Amino acid sequence: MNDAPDSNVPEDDEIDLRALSNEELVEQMHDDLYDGLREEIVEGTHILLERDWAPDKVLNDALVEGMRIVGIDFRDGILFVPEVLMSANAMKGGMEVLRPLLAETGAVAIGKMVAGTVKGDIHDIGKNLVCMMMEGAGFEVINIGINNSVEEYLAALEEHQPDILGMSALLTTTMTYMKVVIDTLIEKGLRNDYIVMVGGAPLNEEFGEAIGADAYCRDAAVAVETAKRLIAERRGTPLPA
Ligand code: B1M
Repeated sequence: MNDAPDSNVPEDDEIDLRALSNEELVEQMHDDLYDGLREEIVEGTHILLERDWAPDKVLNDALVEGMRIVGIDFRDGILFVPEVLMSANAMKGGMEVLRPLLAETGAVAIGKMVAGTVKGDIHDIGKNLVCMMMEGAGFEVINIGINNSVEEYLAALEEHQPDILGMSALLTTTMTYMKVVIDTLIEKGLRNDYIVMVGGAPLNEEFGEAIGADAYCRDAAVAVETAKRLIAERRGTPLPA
């Protein structure tokens, strides 16, 4: 993807990001994400915000889209784990800038969620994004990180007593672990104490139903809407704005 230099951009390490139009800058950020250039991603994120781009537009158009391109070349064996780790690190740099803006809220928490990636799985970008967007929508979020065993989920549920358990999996080999967690909740008579929401690229609606989750969420925005709806249904209250 990066073989052919962009005709509008000098073939030089010192690209002045501020001199680029919005469209060129977004394209350059896709290239910089691909190349794992964290500083450039942080700078590009700041520039787009200074140009009055909404934080979610920066996130979706510049960062998530760039990561989608990385994913395609990772799948096709053009990029390898060390390179993708650098891309992920660059993406996180941009997300750190956006985090306080996406999470801006003065409201009292409208619900609480414990969220983590399942055992055997270390992917956390999507899960962190979901946590950020949920915080932004007014939820209190306890992010328990990656590689969570059923015991770790249970301990977090007991400690924090959330309304929602959110689980993320990015691998076809780890997504089945979600059922282990849900089955354990059933065995212990705890299943009805929590709303269980699941997500991650290889999942779908059918899988969510098959494992007994309350909802499969395609992306972070859907997660927020679903959480609001399910909490309102459970409490018998009107949907929060
Ligand atoms: Co991984 N990896 N990876 N990887 N990696 C995928 C997932 C893969 C699809 C790449 C590919 O082949 N195209 C493939 C999985 C294939 C499969 O299972 N069918 C894969 C593989 C194979 C692997 C390894 C096995 C590679 C290897 O070692 N040979 C290995 C596994 C390690 C492990 O976990 N044990 C591995 C490692 C890695 C890195 C460490 C290099 C890195 C992770 C870094 C990190 O996360 N800190 C990495 C990355 C970055 C990816 C891709 C390229 C990008 C994932 C991502 O961040 N997407 C990915 C390819 C892809 O998905 N296109 C890939 C952006 C993110 C915003 O989207 O995570 O889908 P996503 O999250 C979305 C929704 O899914 C949803 O909302 C999010 C935001 O909108 N969502 C939820 C997610 N979780 C939710 C939870 C909810 C609700 C919604 O709960 C309420």
